[in-house]
Amino acid sequence: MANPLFDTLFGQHLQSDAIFLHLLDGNKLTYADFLETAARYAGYLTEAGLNAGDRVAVQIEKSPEALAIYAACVQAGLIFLPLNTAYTAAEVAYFVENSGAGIVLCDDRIRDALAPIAKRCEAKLETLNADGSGSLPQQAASLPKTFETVPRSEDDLAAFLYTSGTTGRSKGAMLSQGNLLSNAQALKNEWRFTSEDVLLHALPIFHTHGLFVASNVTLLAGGQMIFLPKFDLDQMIADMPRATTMMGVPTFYTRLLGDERFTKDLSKHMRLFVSGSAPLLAETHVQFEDRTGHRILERYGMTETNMNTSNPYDGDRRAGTVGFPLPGVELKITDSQTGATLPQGEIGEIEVRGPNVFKGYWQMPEKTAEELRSDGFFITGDLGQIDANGYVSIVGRNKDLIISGGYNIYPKEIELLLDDQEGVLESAVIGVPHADFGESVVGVLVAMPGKALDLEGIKTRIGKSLARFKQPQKLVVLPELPRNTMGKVQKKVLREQYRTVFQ
Ligand code: MCA
Ligand code: AMP
Repeated sequence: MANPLFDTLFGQHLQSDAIFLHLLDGNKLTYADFLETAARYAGYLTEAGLNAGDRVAVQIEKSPEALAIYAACVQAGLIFLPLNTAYTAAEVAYFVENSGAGIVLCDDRIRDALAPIAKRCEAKLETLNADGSGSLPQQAASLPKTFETVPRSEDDLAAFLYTSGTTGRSKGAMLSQGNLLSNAQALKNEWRFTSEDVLLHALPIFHTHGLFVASNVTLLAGGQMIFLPKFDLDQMIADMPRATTMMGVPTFYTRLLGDERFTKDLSKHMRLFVSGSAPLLAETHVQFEDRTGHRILERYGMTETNMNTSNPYDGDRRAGTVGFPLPGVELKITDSQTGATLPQGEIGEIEVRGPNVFKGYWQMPEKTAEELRSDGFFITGDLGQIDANGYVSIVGRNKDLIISGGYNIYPKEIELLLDDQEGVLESAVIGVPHADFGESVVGVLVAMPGKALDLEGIKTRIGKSLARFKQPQKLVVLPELPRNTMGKVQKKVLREQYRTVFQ
């Protein structure tokens, strides 16, 4: 195949008048219309001088055009690098610089903030707004509505998704065409997606869940998406009668359950509800079944691996578990110290291998070697257990990570900023239970001797360089941090101490 990812996901629909996207304003977009836009964008990116393998950094609001940029990159053999729209210019600067992006696409609203970054990195800067306007569509409008697909192989890279780490420095996970394609195929089959499906899509499209899991599976099946700009409870309830399936993070489910308009009747026609990106409380699973009669299908994945496991479509979807490894994916539980496989039933590190596992971190061979073994197993940093029937459960994390409303927050990144603030001796950032977001961020500070801390000032200053969702919702001051005999900060003690601050 000339370009396996493009040909399989998009190429099959080039002439199709079938509906692909339902938009908020009531308009509908056919596959053919969507792919004509993508072809024009691919033409533009190529004429702008980008060659196969070049990176396209994108920080734009969710829209059909934003999704068309992804299709355009695949068609032109470019590497798609989507960025959370909540990132500040300081955060974006790192991604553009680290990836060596050839072009940065943003909304007109943030153009001025990103212009100096693009200039410094010698990247072009163009705009694309959620309403379809902007400098890129303007220039692409006169280009042909077809584009000669650039040949690629399954081993060629299709996307970089940045994910943080325990050092606080983000790493670009390199995902190949084969990684994305194999996962889309496995999920489409496992979850029985067909051209009859209409997916209620309210996730952002700059992460694996909304972009690859939701969109790739729909594209492969030739289905439709009700493509909402974001999660809005009223809109979800209004649109559910037209949908057959929904994918969401646990917050979507708790918010739906919190609304009495979400009834058995509203959801009785639905074929499938999928949850992932963060732990779904067993209690939510049970409440959902009591309310609707549906059992949520929970699955488990990572940016580096796409999806690894899924509860069964047919068969028992067990609350508190993430089901079985997907076809082609090997999963084992190992001893964190020795790497040896543990006997069935024991708790240890989850390691996975398969066609879904990424190619490594961009220009970080040491980091790659720390997490991706030479035999192909990826060390996830999640702690898990496999029961006698083969169901995998995630019981904890071997990495210092907070997941808030499905977004990952690495405490180290915030601690580095807090430690730099005037009067701060040291800090510890922890995640504590939060009814809406699952977990939320608390910053624990220790002042230098004799100093008083200006907490409001600290909040404002770190807010300038840190996306809103990462900012501590609460800052507290302690005389000292609890440490074990080795001198290591005992975050477990802090998490216990502040467990109820948001309840
Ligand atoms: C928004 N805010 C948040 C979050 N989202 N704070 C903490 N955590 C969040 N997740 C803040 C905003 O900055 C704002 O703050 C206030 O909350 C309200 O903002 P708004 O935009 O109205 O929030 P929302 O629309 O209610 O968003 C909540 C949400 C959204 C619907 C849960 O965060 C969301 O769509 N999350 C999905 C994330 C996702 O797709 N993850 C998948 C990653 P203020 O008012 O103070 O300014 S992929 C992945 O993890 C792997 C691979 C996997 O397995 O899928
Ligand atoms: P990310 O780095 O955004 O890809 O987040 C991946 C992490 O999200 C995993 O390593 C898990 O810790 C977590 N995760 C994803 N799905 C689930 C799930 N169903 N249950 C618990 N944790 C999950």
